[in-house]
Amino acid sequence: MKRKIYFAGSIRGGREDAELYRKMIAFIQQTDTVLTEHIGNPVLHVFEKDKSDAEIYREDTSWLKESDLLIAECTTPSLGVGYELSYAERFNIPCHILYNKGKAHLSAMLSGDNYYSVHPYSSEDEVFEILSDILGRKK
Ligand code: 6K6
Repeated sequence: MKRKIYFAGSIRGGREDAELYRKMIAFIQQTDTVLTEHIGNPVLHVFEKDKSDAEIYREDTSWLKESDLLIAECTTPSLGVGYELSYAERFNIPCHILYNKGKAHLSAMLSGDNYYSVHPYSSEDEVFEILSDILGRKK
């Protein structure tokens, strides 16, 4: 059976890395189900109007609770992603954090919490190698 992956990435924190999110989601979808495919949508702002913040919160926390794994791309800092990581820890959902070490300095509240598996990377190619390892794919 396919695993349910909650992919977390910045929305209101800034969409600079949206194209990378899209590629990561497509890569994960080769073998697993991504509950949050919209994170990689380049025109997300078009849909933003359709749901209230309370609906978004209810839907996302319910997906998070049913997920097998959380994968967060944290190069662009996002309050929502930080919240989701803490929420996932509360429900014992395994969490992997990726960030570009040349562009970002990860918050000590994440790098200092050994609950999280943290994966700094320096090139886009590395991102997909890290994802392969996380997902246990053969190389
Ligand atoms: C509807 C359809 C597409 O987008 C929307 C509206 N916005 C959101 N929809 C779903 N999840 C959201 C939305 N805004 C934030 N989130 C959740 O918080 C996502 O799961 C992201 O991982 C995280 C981003 O938080 P911010 O603080 O950067 O917005």
